[in-house]
Amino acid sequence: MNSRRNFLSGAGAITGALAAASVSRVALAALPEPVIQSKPDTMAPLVPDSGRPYNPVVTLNGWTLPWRMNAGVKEFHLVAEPVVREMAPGFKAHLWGYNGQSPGPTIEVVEGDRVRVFVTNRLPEHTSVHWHGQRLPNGMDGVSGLTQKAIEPGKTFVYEFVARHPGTFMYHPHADEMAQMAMGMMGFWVTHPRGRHPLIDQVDRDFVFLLNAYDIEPGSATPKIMTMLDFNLWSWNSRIFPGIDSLNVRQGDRVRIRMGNLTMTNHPIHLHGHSFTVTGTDGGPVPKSARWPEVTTDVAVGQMRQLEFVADEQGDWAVHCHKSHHTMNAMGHDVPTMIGVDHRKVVRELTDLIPDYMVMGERGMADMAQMEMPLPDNTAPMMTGQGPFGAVEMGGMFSVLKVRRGQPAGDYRDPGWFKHPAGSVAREVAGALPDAPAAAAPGTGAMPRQAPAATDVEVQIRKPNGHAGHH
Ligand SMILES: [Cu+2]
Repeated sequence: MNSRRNFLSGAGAITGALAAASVSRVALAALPEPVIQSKPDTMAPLVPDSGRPYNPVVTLNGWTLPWRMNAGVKEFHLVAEPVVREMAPGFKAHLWGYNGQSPGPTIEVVEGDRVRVFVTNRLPEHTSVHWHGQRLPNGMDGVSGLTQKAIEPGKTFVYEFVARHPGTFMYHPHADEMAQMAMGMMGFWVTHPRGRHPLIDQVDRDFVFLLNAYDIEPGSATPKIMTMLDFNLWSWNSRIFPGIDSLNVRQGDRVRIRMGNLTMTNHPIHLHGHSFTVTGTDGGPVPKSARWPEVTTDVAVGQMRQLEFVADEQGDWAVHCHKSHHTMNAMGHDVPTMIGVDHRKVVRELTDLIPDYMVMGERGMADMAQMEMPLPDNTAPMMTGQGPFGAVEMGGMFSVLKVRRGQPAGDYRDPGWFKHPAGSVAREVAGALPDAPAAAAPGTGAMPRQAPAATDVEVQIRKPNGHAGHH
C-alpha cells in the first residue's frame, strides 16, 4: 500500500472563474503539478488534510487524486494520456487513462465544495471530460461540440463548479466516446455529504470501482476499439481476476460498495454470505422506504449503484458478476462444447499426426484451469486462481470479500485465507452410500401430448460456432 505520490507543489493563485476554455500560457505556469500513479495496487484511503473533513473511500486497484486548496477552491489536475495498465500479474494492456493509470484517479470532494479541475490532453486526439451525474452549469458538462470546444492535443482546459449534491458519480470523455472509453478513459467521483445526511449512513469501509470491458486478442496489448459486444476481458477498474484485490473488512463493519458501469452490457453483481440494500444511485440517495434486501443487483449500462450491508459473517465470500461468461478471461468464446464427446478414438488418430495434441472440455471446462496450457506472451489464462482448496476456475469480474474478526479498524491489508472452524467445511462423505433411484421415469406436464412419442430420442446438440454473440 505504498503510494508514490508527488504531492502538489504548484504555487501561485489562479484568480477569477475560468470557463471551460483554453488556459493561457501564464496561467499554465500556475497549475497544480499533476500527480502521477505508477502502480496498479489498491492505495490506502487519502485522508483529507485540507478542506472539510470526510470519511475517504478506497478505490479497488486504484487511488484518490490529491488536490490543492487555492483561496477556498479545491484544485485538481487530470492528465489524459496513454498508459500501460497491468490488468493482472503477467498481463499488461496499452490503454488510455488519466495520470498514469486506467481508470483515472478517484476524485473526492464534499457537498458544497467549489471544485476546479484542470484537464491536460496528452492523447493523440482531442478529448473532453463529462462529469456524469453532477448538477452543474451547462457549459461545464463536457460534451465536446455541444457545450464546449474539444480539448485539442497539448491543450489544457479548466472546469469549475460547485459540488451541489452528495453522491456516487463518475467522469469520462464526451468526445470520440466509443474509442476513448474502449481504451479505458474513465474515473470515479464521490461527493461526500456535508455533515449528517438523513439518507446517507456513516460506514466503516467504503469501496469504489468501475465496471469496464476490453477486447484484447491473446498475445497483443491494445484493445480493439470497434468491438461492440464481443469483449473478452471483463474488468473492475481495468483489472481482471486474479488481479483484482480482495475487499478486506472487519466483522461487524458497515460496508458500502459503489460501482458504475461503463461497459456495453449490464452486470448483475452478486455478493455471497450477506444481503445488502441499494442505498443510492448516480441520481442520489434512495429513500429508505424504497430499499429492499438483495444479494444480486443489476448495474445497467451507464448506471451507478451503491450497496450497503453489515459484514456480520466471517469468511472469504465471493463477490462477482453473475453472468458466468463475465468471470472468464480471453479465449473463452470459440471453443465448441465437447461435454459428453468421447475423444479417445479420434485422439489416437490425431496424436499420430500432432504428437502434443491436447483434448479440451470433454468433461466440462474445469480441466482447462488445471492444465498448464501454453499461452502466448502477455495473456491472462481463461480460468485461473489458486484458492486454499484448489483451483478457483474464474477470471474477469470476480473478487473476494474477506470478513475477519481481527481485522483492525482502518486496515485494508489482505488477512490471508479464512481459517474455518473445525467441522464447518463441506467434505466428502465417507462409508457406504444408500442406493439412489435412477432418474429413469418420464416427467409429467400440464397436459398430455396429442400423440405419445413412439420411442425416446436422445438429442445431442453441438452448437456450430461456440456461443459468440450471447452476451
Ligand atoms: Cu457482467
